[in-house]
Amino acid sequence: MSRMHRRLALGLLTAASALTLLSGCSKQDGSTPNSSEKPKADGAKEPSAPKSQVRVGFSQIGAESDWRKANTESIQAEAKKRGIDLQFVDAQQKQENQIKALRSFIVQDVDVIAFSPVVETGWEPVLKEIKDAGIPVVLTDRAVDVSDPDLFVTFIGADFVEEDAGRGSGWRRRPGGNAKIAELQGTPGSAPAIDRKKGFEEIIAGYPGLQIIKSQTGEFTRAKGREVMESFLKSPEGKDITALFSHNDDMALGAIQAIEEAGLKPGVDIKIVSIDGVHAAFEAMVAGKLNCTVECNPLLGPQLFDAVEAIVAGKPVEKRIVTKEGVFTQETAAEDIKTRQY
Ligand code: GZL
Repeated sequence: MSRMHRRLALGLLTAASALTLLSGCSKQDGSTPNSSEKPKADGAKEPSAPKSQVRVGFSQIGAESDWRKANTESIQAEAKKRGIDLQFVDAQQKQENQIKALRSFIVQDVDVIAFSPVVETGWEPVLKEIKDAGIPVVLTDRAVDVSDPDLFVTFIGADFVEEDAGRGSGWRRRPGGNAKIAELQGTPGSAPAIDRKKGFEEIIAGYPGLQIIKSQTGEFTRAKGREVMESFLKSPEGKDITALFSHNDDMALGAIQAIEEAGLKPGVDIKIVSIDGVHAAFEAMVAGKLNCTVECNPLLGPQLFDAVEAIVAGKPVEKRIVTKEGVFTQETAAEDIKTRQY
């Protein structure tokens, strides 16, 4: 592919991926923000009298990526800063461990339960038990697929609708390009993996020159990303791959290792676009090995505990709380890296 075509493909891929990521970081739950809406009282506890200490149970997915570690640090640091009694449980990426933790929070009778659901489905029974116990629920980072939106008070995550419209007008003006794309998917069944795959396919459907020729889960981890990229490169189609779209930076960083081990130049021979915006991704862009990362802000601690304190005080909380993200490319990475918070 000529240099010009590569640049076009990259530009298109970056834009396409940027739009894809929009649905990537968190799944729109379809509800509309309604600040006047008071959390559903049925089943929820009456606002407890001001306590010396608010008690929150938090079930975290695991520690699979730099993004997740930054997310955990933000939540734990903010709880400490506000004097909140945080019961924090790491589920090692297993839904059954999350459900066990949620049930333990009911027994402990905490004031609020919060969690980042590892996958979208399978939560109705335990969320009904929590509602019957009168404990409000806050979702962070990832959404759940439930029939009753009253099973949780609010969902805190990225909202890309506006940004999507903005970027959408941006890349539609670009001429078409060509790329044979390898895709590293996130955790099967998780909201970000579902949304990122769906969104990316919808976007590149408008560009016949952009084709996904290999796609497999790398489970959001660096090790698996490297292993799967190595298998892609060893496959018959491996020699045709000109671009990689990775559902998160950790898998992209693993893939960069595999690309180098295959004697190719990541970011040059194979253009790479990923998601999250972790510090190591900026380092890779400065080194010319990654071409673009679309931020998915993990620093949700302050928004989470603002919501918790409002719930406990009986104040209204919006059904959707938005986090803000940006798109970062190699061209400005050396400057951007100086102000990264994670
Ligand atoms: C973002 C978050 C994803 C990150 C991954 O929605 O759920 O999980 O993109 C993390 O790095 O493992």
